Amino acid sequence: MKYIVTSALPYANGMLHVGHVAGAYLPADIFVRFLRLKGEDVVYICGTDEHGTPISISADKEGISPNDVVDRYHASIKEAFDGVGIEFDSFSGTARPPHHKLAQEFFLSLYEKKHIQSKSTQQFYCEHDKRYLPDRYVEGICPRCGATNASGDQCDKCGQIYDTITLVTPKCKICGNEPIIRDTVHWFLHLDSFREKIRDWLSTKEYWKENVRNFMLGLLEQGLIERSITRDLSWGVPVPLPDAEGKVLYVWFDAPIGYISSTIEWAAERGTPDLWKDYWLDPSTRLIHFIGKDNIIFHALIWPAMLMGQDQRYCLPYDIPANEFMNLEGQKISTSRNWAIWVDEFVKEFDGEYLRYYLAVNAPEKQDSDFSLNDFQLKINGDLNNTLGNLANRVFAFTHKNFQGNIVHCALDEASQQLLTDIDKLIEEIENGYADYQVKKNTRLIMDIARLGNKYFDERKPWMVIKEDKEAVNETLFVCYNILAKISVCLTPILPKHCRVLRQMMNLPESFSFGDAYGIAANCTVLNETRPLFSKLEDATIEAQILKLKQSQAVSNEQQSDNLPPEASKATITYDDFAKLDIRLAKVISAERIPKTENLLKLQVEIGDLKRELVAGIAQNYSPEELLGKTIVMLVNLEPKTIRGITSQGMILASHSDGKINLIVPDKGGVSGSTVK
Ligand code: B3M
Ligand code: ZN
Repeated sequence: MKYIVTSALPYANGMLHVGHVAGAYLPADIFVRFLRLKGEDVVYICGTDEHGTPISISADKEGISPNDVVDRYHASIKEAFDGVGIEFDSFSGTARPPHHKLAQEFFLSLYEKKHIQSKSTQQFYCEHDKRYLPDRYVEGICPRCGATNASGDQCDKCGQIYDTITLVTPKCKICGNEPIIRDTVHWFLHLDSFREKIRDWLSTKEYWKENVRNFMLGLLEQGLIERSITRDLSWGVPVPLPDAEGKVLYVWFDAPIGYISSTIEWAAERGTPDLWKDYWLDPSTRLIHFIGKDNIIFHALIWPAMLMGQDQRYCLPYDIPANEFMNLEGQKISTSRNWAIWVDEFVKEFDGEYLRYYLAVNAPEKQDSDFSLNDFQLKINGDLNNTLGNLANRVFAFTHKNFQGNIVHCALDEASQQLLTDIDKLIEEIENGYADYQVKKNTRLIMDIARLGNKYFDERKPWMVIKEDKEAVNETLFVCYNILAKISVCLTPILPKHCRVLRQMMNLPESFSFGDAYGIAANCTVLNETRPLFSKLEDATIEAQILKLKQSQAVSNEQQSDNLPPEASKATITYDDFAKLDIRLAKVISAERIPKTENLLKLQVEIGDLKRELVAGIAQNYSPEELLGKTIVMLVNLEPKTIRGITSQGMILASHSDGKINLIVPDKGGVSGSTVK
C-alpha cells in the first residue's frame, strides 16, 4: 500500500504557534512515523502557502516584495518544525515556478472542459489607490453577524463566507477610504457539475471522522454553488488566458495543488523525477490530508472536484482527519492579540519532545482542547518523569548495582507471563489507535503500561528478594526490560528521540518494526551507560513562561488601542453602562518596581479613606519616585486580578499613543476619593 500524507500548507506570513502544531502537523507526523514502523511506503508532504492577500499586505506595509516576506517566513517556519521534530520528506513553497506551471495546467484542464467559466462581477475598487480590493484588502462589518473587522472574503468571527460587496461600511485597508463598486471579469468553478461524482465518492467514506462527513453532507444538502477562483491582484499565479491581464488564481485554488508540486520537487531532488507519479497517479494510493477544521470545505469539496476535472487520473483523498482547535489558558489563540505560544521560542526553552508529548496528550481530536502551562508541567513531571522515567531509572540503577548491567533470558512464572500477555493486548489497542489517529488515547495506554511495570516492580520487592534469591530478581528485571522495550516501540511515533536513547541504553537494535513490540521484545540485556531519560520542569520555569505570556499580551493590547480613529472605536454603550464604572481620584502613597519585570510597578493608593494595592504596566514611562504623591484617575471597581502574586485592585487611567503612556491627572488638582464622570 502506498500513502501520501500531507499537512495543511502554512501561510508564509507568520510564525507557528502550538495550536497549529497540535492541529495539522503533529498528528500527521505521528501517523507517518507509525506507518513507517509498519513498513508502509509513505511520502510526507508539506510546504508554505505563499500567495494570498495577507502576504502582499505585509509586504506593502514593510515596503518589501512579497517574495521577501515569503523567504523570511518559509525559513523560520521550517526551523520551528525542525525544533519540534516534524520531519517532512518535502517542504516546498507555492511561489516556485514549477508550482505555478502545474496550477495553470490544472486551471486549463478544467477550463477546457467548461468546468470553469468567466462572468462579469462587481468588486470594491479604491479610487485613491487605483486598485481593486479583494479579500483582505477591504474591511468592514460582517453582513452575517455584525462583527467589525470582517474582511472581503470571510468573517473571522463567525467563519461565514459571503459576497464581498455585501460588506457593510467597507474601507480600503491601505488608505482607509470608502471604496466604490466596479465591474470586473472573474472565473468561476462550477461545482455543481461534479455533484454526482462527489456524492458517489463521499458514499465510500463512511470511515471518515464525523465532523468532516457531517459537514460535507450538509454542504451537498444546501446545493453546490459556483465559486470564484480568480482575483484582481498582481501577487499570485497568473490566470493562463490571453484576456486575463492583472488576474491571478485565488489562493485557495492554487494552494492544494502545492501538495503535488511539492512531491514533484521531492522526486526531482532524489534524482528520480518520475517517482511522484507512482504515488499521485495510482488510484489506489491512500492520500491523507491532515488539516484544521476551518479548511474542510477546501479539501473535501473543492479540491476533489479539481482533481476529478483533470486529464491525468490523480488519486482522490482517502481520508481527511480534520482536527478541532486548541485554546490557550482558556482563551482562543490569537495572533493579532499576541495570545499564543510560539513554537520557535518555546523549543529554545523546552525540549521539543516535551511539547510533542503534551500536544499528543491534549490533542484536539474530537473537541477543542486547552493548552495550559501548569498542566504542561503536570504531564511532563507526572507522566514522563514519575511514571515512565521512574520505571527506567529504578530498573537500570538496580541492574547496574546488582548485576553489573547484565540480565539474562530466563523462564517466566505465571504472573510474569500474564503481565506480558496483558500488556500485549494494550499494544494491540495502541496499534489500532494509531491507525485511527487516536494519539491522545495512545498516550494514556502507554502510560498505563508503564504503571503496570512500576506496580510489578513494587510487588516483586527486588530490593528484599535480592538477599536470598538472585534468580527471581533476574526474572523481575527481565520482565521490566521487556516492558521498557515494548514501550520504546509504541512511543516512538510520539517521542522518536527519547525512544532512540532508551533503546541505545538498553542495547536494542536501531531498526525495528511495530511487530517487535509483541511477545518477548528483549532477549537478554547488557546495559550501556544509562542516564535519566527525562528531567523535571521546575515551578519557577513555568511561572516565568506564564508571566511572559501575560506580559506580551498586555503590551500588544496597549499597542492595538493606540490612536484608534474615533469611527473605529468600540460599540455604543448606554448611560447605564457608563454609570457602572466607579472612577475616582486617587493619591499614590507608595510605588516600587516589581523585580524581574520590565514595565510593572506595584502601587499603593489612597482613595479617600480607602487604601488599595494595584499593579500598573507603566514602568517604562514613569519611575516610582515621580509617582509618589501624585493624584491620578483610577477605575476602582474593576474585577481584581492576580499579577505576579499581587492582587491588583483597580486600574489607573492613562492615554496610550505611539507606545507612550501618559497618566491622566486632574487639571486643577483635586481631593482623592472624588468621583470622576
Ligand atoms: N494556508 C492554512 C490556513 O488556513 C492554509 C492551508 C492551505 S492547505 C492547501 O491556515
Ligand atoms: Zn485605498
